[in-house]
Amino acid sequence: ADTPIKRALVSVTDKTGVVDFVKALEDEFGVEVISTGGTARVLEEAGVRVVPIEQYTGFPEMMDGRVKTLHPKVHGGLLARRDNPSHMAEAAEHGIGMIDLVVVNLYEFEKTVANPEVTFDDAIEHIDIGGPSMLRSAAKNADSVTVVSDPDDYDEVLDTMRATGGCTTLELRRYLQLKVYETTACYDAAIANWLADRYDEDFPEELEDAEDAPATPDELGVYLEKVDDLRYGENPQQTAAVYRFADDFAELGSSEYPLVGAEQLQGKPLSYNNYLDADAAWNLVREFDGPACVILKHQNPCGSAVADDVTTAYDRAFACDPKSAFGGIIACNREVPFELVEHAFDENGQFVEVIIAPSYTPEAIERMAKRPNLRVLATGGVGAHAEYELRSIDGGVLLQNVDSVSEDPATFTCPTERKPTPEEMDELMFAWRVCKGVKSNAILVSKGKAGIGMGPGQPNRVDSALLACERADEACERMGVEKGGYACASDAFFPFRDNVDVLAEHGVTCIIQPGGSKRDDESIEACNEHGIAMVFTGNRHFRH
Ligand code: 93A
Repeated sequence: ADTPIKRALVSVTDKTGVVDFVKALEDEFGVEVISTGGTARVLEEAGVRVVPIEQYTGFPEMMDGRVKTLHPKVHGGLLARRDNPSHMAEAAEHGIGMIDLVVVNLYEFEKTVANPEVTFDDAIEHIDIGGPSMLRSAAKNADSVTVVSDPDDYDEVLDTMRATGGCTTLELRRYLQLKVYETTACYDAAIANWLADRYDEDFPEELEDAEDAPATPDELGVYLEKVDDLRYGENPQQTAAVYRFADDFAELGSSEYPLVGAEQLQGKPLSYNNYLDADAAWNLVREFDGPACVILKHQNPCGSAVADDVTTAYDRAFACDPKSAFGGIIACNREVPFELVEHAFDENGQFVEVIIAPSYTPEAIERMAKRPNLRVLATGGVGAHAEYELRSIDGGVLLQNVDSVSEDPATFTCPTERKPTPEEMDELMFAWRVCKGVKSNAILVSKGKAGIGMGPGQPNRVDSALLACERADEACERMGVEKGGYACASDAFFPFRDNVDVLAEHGVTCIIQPGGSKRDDESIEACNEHGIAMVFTGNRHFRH
């Protein structure tokens, strides 16, 4: 088990103590020392004779030193089992001499990458390949080969050799063997950690997104989970499905009590258009603190009201435009009681596609069961809007914060001679909220906290204003109340005074709008002529 040391290969980056060690090996034990470039130079300068590695292998150091010791004459000399006759025969056949001692410490990778200025290429060049290979070859063959990977062990090796007449003990070789694999394991771990940090730093988005990007509807599953296939899309010739945001992505577009996820208590499955309209209705009705009801058709609130109780709010929302309410969606921000359902079914004979509310009383549920096709959604609560909304466009997606009317009336200005009365201000705030739920260009005329006149989606504002006023006048006629005395909200500023003139003609007495037009002066002047009080909010509420 004691193995004599006759030939050593010395290749060290940390040259500490190497001269004395090698001198002792040669002088005391006559060891032949092979060495690599820099190590050989240091030794020769100290007067120690060495065999240069290129002379030993018959190959030059090449490729900037990347290939110095990676040669069968080295690895064969380390790995050959001395007690295996065929190993020894093969070695002899190929002129491979045995190497009994390897003294190697590695390129200082960790020290190199500890410098924040290090370049990627420089760090890569400091990954030692030949050194760990020799260490591992020698350590694998520790029965015969002694491997020193740490200058701290030089003395112990010499002491053992002195005690044994130039040999090492198995016990020492096993200690050195373990040390090698600990060393190379740490070394590779340092390289792996450095690479991982670097790739995380420079490429995280690309790496993750490339894998996660939903390229096909199936892969939407990364962000979204399919809830249901729909019978068809906006039209029967379109296929469609509804998805919900996966939990990790819920913040992209889910509120506390989202439409998708609401419990459907009864009725046919929701259609694509049901979802779209229920969403618009649900998002609008939760703008209101007090009991409110919105009746929505084709994305626009054709009825809207607030009242002391939700049934009254429903009655008054329905009265805004009974014709349009047919086939609409009812959204309430309070528990729906029996009376509301009874009014809808019996008094108004309203055909309702969907009703959405936080909850329903048991009596209301019983009454609705008699219309089994009615889709009834219970959200469980009202809560704030989602933070974001997304819309798909050709080749991409638009994302924005959800628009909600959060303006503080204290920040509003009133540029007109007449200021709104407190009652008018109250009415204006109601109109302003409903207007936000109307498609642009949006004009909303209200009276008694009911949105009796809606002018949605016209490409010029004055047409929207005309529509809104005509609907409001019709509503008053139908309800047998006096026309006029209206409040009006406009989702964006008036570009010309013609809007004010139209509104004044139909009996609008107060207006709320963002302001900010170059011709605000003309609109203010028109208001002053008509005795209208106008409030500027500073924020517009487009809904395209
Ligand atoms: O570039 S290497 O991976 N290729 C090799 O073949 C090789 N052989 C030894 N690095 C190699 N070494 C390393 O060179 C040793 O591990 C040692 O750290 C260093 C010693 O080089 P020099 O003797 O030229 O100072």
